[in-house]
Amino acid sequence: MRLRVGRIATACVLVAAFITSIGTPAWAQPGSISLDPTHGPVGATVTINGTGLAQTTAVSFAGTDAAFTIEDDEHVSATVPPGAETGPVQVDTTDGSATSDPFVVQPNIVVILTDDQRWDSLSLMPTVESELVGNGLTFTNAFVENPLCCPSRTSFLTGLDSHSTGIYANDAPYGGFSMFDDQTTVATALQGAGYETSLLGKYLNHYAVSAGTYVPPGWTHWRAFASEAKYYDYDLSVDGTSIQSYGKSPEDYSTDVIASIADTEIRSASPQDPLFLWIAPFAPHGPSTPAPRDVGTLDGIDPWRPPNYNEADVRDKPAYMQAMPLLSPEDQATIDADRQNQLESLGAVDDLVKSTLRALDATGRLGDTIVVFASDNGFEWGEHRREGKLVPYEESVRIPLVIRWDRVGAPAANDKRLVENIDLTPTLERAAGAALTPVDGKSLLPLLQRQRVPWRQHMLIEHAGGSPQPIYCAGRTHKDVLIHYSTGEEEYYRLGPRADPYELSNRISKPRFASRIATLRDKLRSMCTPRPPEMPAF
Ligand SMILES: [Ca+2]
Ligand SMILES: [Ca+2]
Repeated sequence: MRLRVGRIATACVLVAAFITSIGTPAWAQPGSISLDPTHGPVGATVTINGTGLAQTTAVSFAGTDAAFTIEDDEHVSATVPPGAETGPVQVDTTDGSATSDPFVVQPNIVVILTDDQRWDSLSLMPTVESELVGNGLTFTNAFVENPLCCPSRTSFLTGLDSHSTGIYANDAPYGGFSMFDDQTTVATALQGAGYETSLLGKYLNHYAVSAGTYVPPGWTHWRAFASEAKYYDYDLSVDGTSIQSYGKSPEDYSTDVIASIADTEIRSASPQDPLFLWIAPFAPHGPSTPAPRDVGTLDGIDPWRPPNYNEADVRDKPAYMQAMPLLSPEDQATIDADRQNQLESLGAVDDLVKSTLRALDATGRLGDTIVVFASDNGFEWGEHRREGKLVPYEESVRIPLVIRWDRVGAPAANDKRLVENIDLTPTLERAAGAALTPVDGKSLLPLLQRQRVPWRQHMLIEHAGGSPQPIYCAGRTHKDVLIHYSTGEEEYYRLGPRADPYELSNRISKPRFASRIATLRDKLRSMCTPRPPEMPAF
């Protein structure tokens, strides 16, 4: 059969060549075709330029049929069809067909980045559970390279470790908005690839010093907290040109305001350009304040008492941890209340996810949108006698990370590989067909495509600045972690589920682990390069 078709095709070519040769083209084969634009999202209109297009019978994008309109013999306009993949566009006419160079189908991208949300708190977010976890890939071992707002957010935005951004903390001299070199980020890369980009909510700590008059490169739309990020009584920068102030009324609740702006932007955006939304609500950061409708929804929740809660014996730990007193009953009541407020404040974030997905669906975008849900760092609810983040312990460095991308289309799954915030930028740049910026992270695309690929076995965590924890670098694997502080103190935990997942027993001095620790220390030395400022060689 193939042979016969080939013969017929050959015969047609010969006939066409004969007709052309005698100079009476009763019909015309389509000539070579080019596309304008050469990239865009599902739903975008593409002009196909060529000759002999008046008798077009079909247009397809990498094999997926597209709706089209014949403009004239040299122009056909076509709509990028749902389900289209990157690849050549083919035009069939009554007289032949022509194929273009590849058209890059650019997914819309929505990143929802919460503030201080623990990795294990998604089950209280029904929309995140059903729509994102239920349709996406959940990374069960996701971490931040530095467990604090500003360094983590700069790493999310650049794909770079703290030792590459120079942002180790929220405040000078170790970090903050003013110290961040914002010239090359995922936003500049995606905008350069044709994306309409928006940042809504929290940018970086101390952005308020700009009074909202500054918009970093790469952002088409900008609605960042221009004063301190808050739930009520805050200002939003409107594209750096004016300030919108919000008050104390229920309708001023910042998570809802951000959700509403996102909804408007998605619904009013041109279908011609792919969207990139960076939605960064303040929730569940302290002072955690639920939306009025969510206050008290978790009354009676069981108190949080994991095995390392209020760790009784901290003689195995470094001096700064030994100096932490046991939590008093009052401390415990405060943390319990803070936890309930944090979790209740996630109710409005879940509503934000719902309204955002609804807007994407209503505008025909959801089928080809990468939706990322993550937090900038974790939080301790009394583990090791602490409330907060900053330290290299599990509750502080783990984050929730879920990515849904329906075009990739595999069923919901969990992925146990060690992934980090620095992996997001290279993932999004590749998915968008954008120019690649220099990064320390690895693209998660092969993981989203469920490919078996070599993956990292060691991961760096680093931090400098603030108190009481000294500057540190930590190297974590699937089964253990070595933490090295600028004081020279070290911790080594066996993290396996049947070992010490709660980091209760520092084994740094156990002879039977000496060889393993030496190996990890060598690896850590190479990963922790350059060392954080003021960290002595080790
Ligand atoms: Ca944070
Ligand atoms: Ca202990």
